[in-house]
Amino acid sequence: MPKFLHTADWQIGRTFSTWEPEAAHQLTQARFAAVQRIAQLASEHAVDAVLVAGDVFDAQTVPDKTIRRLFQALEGFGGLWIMISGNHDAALAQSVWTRARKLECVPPNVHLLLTPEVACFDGFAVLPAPLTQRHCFDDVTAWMDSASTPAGLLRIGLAHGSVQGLLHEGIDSPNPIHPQRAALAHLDWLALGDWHGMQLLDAHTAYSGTPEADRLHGNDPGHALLVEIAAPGATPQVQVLDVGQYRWQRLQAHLQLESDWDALLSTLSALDAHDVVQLRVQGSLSWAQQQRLQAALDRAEAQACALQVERSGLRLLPSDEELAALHVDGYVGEVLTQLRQESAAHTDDVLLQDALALLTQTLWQQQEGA
Ligand SMILES: [Mn+2]
Repeated sequence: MPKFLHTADWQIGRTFSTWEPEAAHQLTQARFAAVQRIAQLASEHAVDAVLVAGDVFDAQTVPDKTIRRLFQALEGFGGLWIMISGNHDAALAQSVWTRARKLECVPPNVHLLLTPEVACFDGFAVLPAPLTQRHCFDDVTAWMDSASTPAGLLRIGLAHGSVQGLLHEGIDSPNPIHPQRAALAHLDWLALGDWHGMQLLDAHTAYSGTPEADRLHGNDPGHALLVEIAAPGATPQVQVLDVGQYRWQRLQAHLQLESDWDALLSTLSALDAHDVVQLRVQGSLSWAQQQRLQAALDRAEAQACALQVERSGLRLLPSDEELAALHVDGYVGEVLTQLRQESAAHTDDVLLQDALALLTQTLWQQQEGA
């Protein structure tokens, strides 16, 4: 039975400049590793072809070395690789693809389908809809409806863009695709790219999503699809394969009760080298609690691939004991006591909280310096 591995949005050469350099480097490298795992899976499952639905490269300007490395990463599968261009690597007159050909680094088993023409292989025909500009405003899959293919061959569509009316937010580009394209063009499978989460749209149409997460969208990235089709017109059998290694998570913690602390500390202690985390932490903390939090964050930062902490919702609210330990009297002591009382009474008054934090910290520093 013909079998395909459907993948897309490798975004090779992507840089992660909003993350610290060490993590950014690992995340860039992880995208090659994902391609190597796809090659391994393709071999294990002995597929007829790997279908790559665009955005192989993240940018036209990736270095030559990156182009060479991508094609070297395919070595683990000696069968067919069938690729189209997406919006990030559109098949312009001068593109990352023309450079790849000039570098002579595209292996003979890799088919770059950069024009919308039927390509026939053993048992199946591919109808490619490569993007030739970053933004196309017409549906470049429309030609598939009237494209004829030899009888007896499966019809496999390959496209990159947004299926109209189905995806609402965060889609990468305009590039519209008719929601009934598979039915209209009698496609056995329409392999889509652009949406980075895996999404099965109907029995014959899916986004595989990116094989390695690259954003905090939480839309189920990290997979490839194994698609088996018994014969033209048969319903495909689809299996979701796990590929990605990194878990991108957006976490929130509001520290009020001891149970909030327990939850956060256990989440942090469970992080490992595959976690990429953005944590938003809020609450009014005593000096001792702030130290406790910082110690836990320092440990977690070393465990995780990357940990970014958003602290603008944190307030320092020294305890009575901590204030007493400052031993301030006179006018400053009175101000401190008053600020402490007012802050406790008006916990949402940011100005009061900041004033108390500033005064306390200054006094602390003076004491430590003394
Ligand atoms: Mn795209």
